[in-house]
Order: sequence, then C-alpha cells, then structure tokens
Amino acid sequence: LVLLLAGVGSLMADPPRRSNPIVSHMFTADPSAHVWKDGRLYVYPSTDTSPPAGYATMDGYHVFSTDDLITWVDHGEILHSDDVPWGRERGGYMWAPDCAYKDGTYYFYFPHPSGNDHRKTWKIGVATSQDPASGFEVQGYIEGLTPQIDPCVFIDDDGQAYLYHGGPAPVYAGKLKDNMMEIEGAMLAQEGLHDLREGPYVFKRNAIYYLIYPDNSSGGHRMNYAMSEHPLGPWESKGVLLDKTSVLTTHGSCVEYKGQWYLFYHSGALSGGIEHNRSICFDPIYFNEDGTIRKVEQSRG
Ligand code: FUB
Repeated sequence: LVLLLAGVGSLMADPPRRSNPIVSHMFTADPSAHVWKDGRLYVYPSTDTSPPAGYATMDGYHVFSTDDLITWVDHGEILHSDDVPWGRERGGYMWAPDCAYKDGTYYFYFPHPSGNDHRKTWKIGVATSQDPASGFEVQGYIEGLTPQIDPCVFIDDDGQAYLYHGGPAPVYAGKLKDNMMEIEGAMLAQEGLHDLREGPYVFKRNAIYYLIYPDNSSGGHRMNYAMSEHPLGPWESKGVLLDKTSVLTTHGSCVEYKGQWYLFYHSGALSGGIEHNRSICFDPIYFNEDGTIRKVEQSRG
C-alpha cells in the first residue's frame, strides 16, 4: 500500500513545516525519525484509534517516508498486535516504538505487555527486516529488562548500539550486543534527567550526546532535553525544548535532514486537541554555539 499524502497544492509550500500535521488520514503519535541509506527520511510512529478509545486500543504501526519533507508516503502497517506471540490474547498496547539499522538489517523495537496488568508486564519486542518499511518479523523480546515502555536505540559512531527505555522514571540504558537483541552487561539508571516522565530519545551532534524527554507538567507535558559527553550519562538537564501542545502527552525525536535539524513530536493538530487522537508534526530546531538548543517554535500545537 502506497498512498501519496500531499497533493499538488502542498508543493507550493516553501518551509517544510507547512505540511504539518504530516499525516491526515489517520491518527499517529510518538514519532521516531531516521534517515536511512536510501537518503529518505522515515518516521515510525504509533497509531491512535478513531473514535478515541484510549491507549489500550493502540494496535499497530505504520511507516511514513519522504524525500522533501512535503510529500509523505504511507507504506502501510508493518506490525500488528496479532503478530506478537506474547500477550496475544489481549491485543492493543502497541505504544511508542523505535527503529535502528545495523549491517543490512532494520531492527524495530516496540513495547507490548505479556500479562493482564500491562504496567507490570511490559516487554520490549524486536522485529527485523531487510527493508525499512515492510517485511518485519517478530524475533522475540529483550530479556532481563525492568517492565517499562518507550524504547530508543542509539548507535554511536564506533558502531556500538545502546538501548534506552523509560516510563515510569527512571530511564534505564545499556549496551546492546552485536545481535541487537541482548543486553551487554547491566542496564543503568540514567542520572541528571530533571522531572523525567517517560519517552527518552538519544541523538549525537558535534560529539555531544542529547537525551530528549517529556516532563510531568500538569495540563500538558513539555519536552525537555539534557546533554552529556557520554552516551550513558551522567546527563545535565538544560530545560524545555518544546512547550506543551494541545494534548497531554508529548513524545518525539530529533534528526538532521539535508543540513537542517528537526524535532518530530505529536499534538492534537488534526483532532482539535482530543487526547487519544494525536497527530505527528515536525519543526526545525536551532543550536547555539555552546550546543544548547533554542526552544522550538511550535507550528501546530
Ligand atoms: O502513545 C502511548 C504512550 O503515550 C507512549 O508510549 C508514551 O510515550 C506517550 O506518548
């Protein structure tokens, strides 16, 4: 299934932010953005159901890609809760995912509980494919983790992969073995992340590691960020990157594309702020000389 999401009219738009929200034929949240070797930018979000039925009914993942930040392709559903061998009887609960690429294989990481009390039974599943937007098959889940949501995998310049997950706090992080499905050594609670709630995402720029995360602000979580000289911290919180949007949660990722950095996040842009009908958006981010990030000008809160 390949759908062209933007019509000719949107080609007239000059700044990329004009295509917000990215997707308008379904509700999407928790965008994880990556640029893969074909030069396209891919976004891996989770899916909100319509009419809104809460986070319990989030049941699958689509992938979207672009090469101009204006026209987005929906590659269709890559994974459904029916494909997950643990917890199959309950469905739903396919929450914020991430994807990583190593040695010819794409690794898709997703949370899914194995028992009736999802809070106590979260597993971080792994599905693999040779294609970034189709053919994913579940390989199992990562053993030995604290039951938490919101996986993020960051691969450093030396090829070492790190897994982060968190929700509730703290964020735990550690090295992944070369097979990308087992932990090497211990997962460590990450220090210095002020008021962290969930949703860690790590990226690197100019030898500085950044970890962005939602805080616990009442009425709407704000996206915060922290910096470190090391991928496993300790971190120094630097404040708010994105103010609250029109929905309670926030969750996002940062990526550089064609020389510009962007923050991907979700808001209630399409639904008018309905809590469980979120939509993924993006806006440019700008760095100061010392590596700190200016607060994002939110185009579709
Ligand atoms: O989308 C379901 C959950 O809400 C995510 O896992 C959290 O990060 C929050 O966005």
